[in-house]
Amino acid sequence: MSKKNNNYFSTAIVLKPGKSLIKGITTANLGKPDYEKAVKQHNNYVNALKNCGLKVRELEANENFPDSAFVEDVALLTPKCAIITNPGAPTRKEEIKEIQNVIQQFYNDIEKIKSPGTVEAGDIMMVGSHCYIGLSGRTNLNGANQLINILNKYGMTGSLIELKNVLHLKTGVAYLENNNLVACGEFLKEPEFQKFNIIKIPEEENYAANCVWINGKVLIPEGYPVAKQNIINAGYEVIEIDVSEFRKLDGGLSCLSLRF
Ligand code: CIR
Repeated sequence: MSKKNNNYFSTAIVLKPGKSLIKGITTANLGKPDYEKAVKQHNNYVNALKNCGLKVRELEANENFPDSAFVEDVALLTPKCAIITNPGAPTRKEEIKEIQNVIQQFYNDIEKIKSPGTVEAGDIMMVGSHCYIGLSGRTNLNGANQLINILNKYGMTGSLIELKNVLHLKTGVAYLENNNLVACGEFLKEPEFQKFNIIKIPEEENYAANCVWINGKVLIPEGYPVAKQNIINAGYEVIEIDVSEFRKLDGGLSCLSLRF
């Protein structure tokens, strides 16, 4: 059981992309992902996680589920319990089975979101013991309320953020600890987020808002110079990773791992 007393992570779970990746869900108009390139990018991502001090549990590709490399969406791993989600995307619902088996090896306390509630954990941003929960096309009010009840049971809290334009909440925001929040687009003026130091990502670099804080370092996608400089200016060491093939499926850096 990995109970921790601070925000530092020790472990990550990833799931390798399969050849079926090309059938993943997408709204991006960027063409089909290249499998070989995706595998290389995923390897680099795993190495970056290791460079941040994480032990990485690498699950083999599952060809039945084209989007299963986006492992972040199927579970929320908190310091106190694990919550298996119920993805809103019909083709992703069954992804939870494998992940649940793996998570049982790390957590004793495992909760589940049940239909008609849906939650994808890309919609959940943890700030200490509080979770901001995006209401999106994938996470509905019933699912969000179930999640808040589970959080309360373990002494944590949750609140809702209605999404307008993005797939998941963390498509557009990332908490970098120390009260620093990376944000773009609709989240720049979000009243709930005004208490944070907002690190603004300009419109043309929106994709870089999906970055991830790991043990003091920040992983960002390669090729977003303004976002990179803004995060460096906020005092962070930045690690750039090319995830172009995952971007073609609306996925970003945070989606590719579960960190706890
Ligand atoms: C999907 O549409 O479900 C995948 N193609 C992308 C999921 C990205 N996950 C995330 O933003 N947390």
